[in-house]
Amino acid sequence: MERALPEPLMIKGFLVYKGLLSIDDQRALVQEIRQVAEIAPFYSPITPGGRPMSVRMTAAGRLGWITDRRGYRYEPQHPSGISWPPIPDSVMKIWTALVPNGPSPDCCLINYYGEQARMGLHQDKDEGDFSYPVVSISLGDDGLFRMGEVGRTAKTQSVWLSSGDVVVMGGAARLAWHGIDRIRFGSSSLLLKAGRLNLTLRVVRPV
Ligand code: MD6
Ligand code: FE
Repeated sequence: MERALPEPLMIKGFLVYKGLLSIDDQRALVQEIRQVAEIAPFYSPITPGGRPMSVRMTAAGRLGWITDRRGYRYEPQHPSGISWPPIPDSVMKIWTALVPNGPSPDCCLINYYGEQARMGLHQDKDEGDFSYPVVSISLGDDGLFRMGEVGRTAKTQSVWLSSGDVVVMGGAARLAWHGIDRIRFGSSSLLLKAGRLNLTLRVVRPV
């Protein structure tokens, strides 16, 4: 990630940087995420309605996004009670390259998608401040990313996100609806097992 930034695709206000990360960048990220998961293991979150989410989750940074019967929120601790590990350096470098004048992110949410996992259309609106973008990093298998607008029922457009692609959701798109419809399970050999990792960097409370 030391190169000049390429021109992104602009889809409904989302900036999509296809192939931003080299294979070496991707491998280094996976190593660092493995270390995070040794301290803060992936777990299956439960929605406030009592349904298990299909993705498995963990986080790094001062705060992690949590859902359970009590609702959606950010918490300084993993459900086990330990503090989230710090956001790895290789992840922070990607943020700084894309958001050079912003504050540091205080959450890196980490989602793992198995074969049947998906992420329903949602808005990222549990943060205290929407002035800064959310930066999303895809690793492993391809995922079909659906992008909408701030209104729930606006027309959507989809793009396949592959390993090494990075999406920036800022400005008017910051509160746009989006989700992952499906995974092309086994399409990448980056991870030891098939599946997709997605990292999203957020500024929850600027400090
Ligand atoms: C995913 N991404 O790619 C799900 N959120 O697995 C997100 O939910 C997301 O890609 C905010 C900004 C960018 C994203
Ligand atoms: Fe999201």
